[in-house]
Parts: sequence; C-alpha cells; structure tokens
Amino acid sequence: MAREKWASKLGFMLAAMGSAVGLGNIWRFSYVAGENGGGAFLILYLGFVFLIGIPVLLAEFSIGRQGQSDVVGSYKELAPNKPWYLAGFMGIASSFLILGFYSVVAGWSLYYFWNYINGSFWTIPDAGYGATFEGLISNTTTPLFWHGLFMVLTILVVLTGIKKGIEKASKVFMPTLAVLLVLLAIYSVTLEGAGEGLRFLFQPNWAKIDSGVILAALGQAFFSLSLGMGAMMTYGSYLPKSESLPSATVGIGIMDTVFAIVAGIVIFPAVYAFDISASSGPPLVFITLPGIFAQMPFGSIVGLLFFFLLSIAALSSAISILEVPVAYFMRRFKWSRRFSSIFIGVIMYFLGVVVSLGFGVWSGVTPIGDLGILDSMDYVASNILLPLGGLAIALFVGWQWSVKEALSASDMTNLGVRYVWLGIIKFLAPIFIVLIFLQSIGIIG
Ligand code: VAL
Repeated sequence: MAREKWASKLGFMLAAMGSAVGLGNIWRFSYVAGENGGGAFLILYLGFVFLIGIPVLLAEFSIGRQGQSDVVGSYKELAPNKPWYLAGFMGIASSFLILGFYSVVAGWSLYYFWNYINGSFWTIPDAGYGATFEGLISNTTTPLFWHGLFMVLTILVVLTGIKKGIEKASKVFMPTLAVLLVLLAIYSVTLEGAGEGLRFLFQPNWAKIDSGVILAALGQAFFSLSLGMGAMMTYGSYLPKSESLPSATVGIGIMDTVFAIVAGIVIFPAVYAFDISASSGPPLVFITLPGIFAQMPFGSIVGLLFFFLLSIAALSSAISILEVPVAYFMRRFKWSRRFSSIFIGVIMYFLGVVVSLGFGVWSGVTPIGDLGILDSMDYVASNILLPLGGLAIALFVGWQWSVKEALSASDMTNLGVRYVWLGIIKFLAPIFIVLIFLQSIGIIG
C-alpha cells in the first residue's frame, strides 16, 4: 500500500502547528514557568526555542521527509546498518510516557468543558475552584472516565487516517483559540494586581537560575515544539519531497512560542489577582482560569468556549503523539491503521490510569525524588528523552549526512543562513544539550 500523504502543504502546516500548540503552551508552560521563577525562565526558554528548537525542528522534518518512514524506519532507511534507529525507539518510548499523562490532563479539560455546559462552574463552587479541582483529580473514577473519553477521541482521529482526520481537525479551531487567548489576555491585564503578575513573567530575576531551571527551560522548549520524539519526523514523512521546509518550520516555531507567551499573560496576572501560588504545579491553570471566567462579563460562555478549544488543541497534539508508535507498528508488523491505533491507544489509556491514580490513592508514590507519578514521567520524557532525541537528530543531520545532503534535504541550499543553521546543528545544539545534561547531573558547576 502506498504511504499516505498530506493533501496540501497547508494541511501539513496546520497539522504540525496543531501538534505544537496544545496543553504544553497553556497548561505546562504556565506551571513550569511558575515553578521556575518566571522571567528568567522565560528568557532561557525563548533562547532555547530560537537557538536550538527551531533549527533542530527543521532537521527533524528533513529526516522524516527524506526517509519517508516512521521514526525508526526513517533512520534505518537513511543509514542502514547503523545504530541511529535506536534514537527512534527512544522517541517511541517518549510518546508512551507523554501521551500517558497528556491524556489525563486533557481529560480534566474535557471535564471542565462539561461543567461549563451543565452550569456547575458558572458560579464559584462553595468549596472554591481550588478545592473542587483537588476533589476531582483525587477521585478514583471520574477522571478515568474523562481520560478514557479523550483517548477514544484521539484513537478515532488517528484511525481515520492521516488526511481526513488530522488535517480537518487542525484547520478549524486553532485561529479561534488564538483570538480567544488574546481577548483573555487583554481582560487579564486589567485585573487588580495584574502588574505584579506581568513583572513575574517578564522581569528576569537571575538569582533564580540554577541547573534545574535551565534543564526545565530546555525541556519546555522541546515539549512545546513536539520536538525530539519523532512526531514531527512522522508528519514530515507524509510530505512529498517537493515541498519547501524552512519557512514552514520558522512559522510553526514562532506561532507556538507566541501562544505560550499570550497564555502567560492570561495566567500570571490572575495568579496574583486571586492570590494563588505561582508554584502550584500542574493544577495552576485549572484553578486560575475559572476565577477569571467567574468575574468577567459572559464568563460562562467564555469558559465553555475556552475549555472546548483547549480540549481540541490537546486533541490535535495527542493525535501527533499517538501517530508516532502507530506509524511504526503499522510498518514493522504490517498491522492495519485501525488495529494499531486501538491497540496502542488502549495501552496508553492504562498508563494514564496509573497517572490519574497518582493524584488520589497513589498520591504517596514518588518514583523520582519527591516527584509524583505524572511529574516523574514528564521529567524522564521531557527533560531527558526529548533533548536526547534532539541530540540524535542534530548529530545525524550534522555528521551522518554530508553538508550537501543536509542542505538539500532541508531545502537550505540557496538560503543565506544555511551555514548558520548548519553550525547550530553540527556544533551549538549538541554542545548545549550535552553541557546542560552534564550540569544537571552535577558533573560541571
Ligand atoms: N507540543 C504539544 C504541546 O505542547 C504536545 C505534542 C506535547 O502540547
């Protein structure tokens, strides 16, 4: 059977943007920025996006488009009998870890959407939004239902195939989410105490920077760009060789970053206005946003729309994560798309069950240090596996390929910045990633 292809370059762009923009920009960006001191984290994150993220993203797309296969197959195709494909298995492992918790958080978002439909969240619940949220996530069954529903939706989109499902889902809702976020940001900065929130987000306090903050900023850049796990490689592989990559890559990177910053402008003023701790961790947006909606005009409708769009954004990201192992298993074991999506989706659902129980009956379980189950899986995937995946991508394009091959595979041959890009891919990105790792395990100071 011929491999599937995007219907158009626009379809590819929208799907790749749909992959990048998701819970990472709103939910994860805010709480990771909040936990890591705000302004200084933001600057590091921006630095990593532009210096490492976008250049490596171009490299990842190039490998996929050139290899015309999944994350393992593309490496094997391009460098047979070399161990590069092992990086592909790392990508598959990251996809399991990430979707395992991503779908749980997306389930929370669906639950909020439902509560704005049925009216329960229109007014502040007696216990307050904070305690209500804690009540939800520590419950054994409710979150599992919503997490399951989200996984079913994800599987359905993935099993309808690349063009029909993914392209259509990506096309409609992203611009609406962008407009809504900008409106919310405008409202949020008028809240009393907003100034302090904006200072937290934009005024760097360099004293806050340590190796943990640097690693967190790197991990956030990779997570948010869907980089290093093979999602973008797989999407790139559905692109015909005739389409040009650099402008699409830069567009996707900038757009993803703008979404995160605008989300920060929505969240942090409200964090200070409502006296919520910026370092509340994963619950942060779920306790902050309903507070904004409760006091703004037409807040119930805005809340309903917001959680609908957030769930859709999460869905268009989740399908790109599920696509990584699905594409691999389809090729490797000749499974149908239908069987592959369902089988892998179900395994991921059960991983998510563990994550969800980690907020309730298993809340005492801390696999890594004092990190709970979600945070531990996220740490391994985002701060370790994704940057390692990125390292492999950079080394592959920079050193396995000749200069000529690398430039032609990435459509950079005629661009003035080609040697800057190549310099980043060959030297700067690998060196940075290695140094950050060495620093975070305490080998260098
Ligand atoms: N990049 C997405 C996000 O930021 C996913 C695929 C991790 O939510």
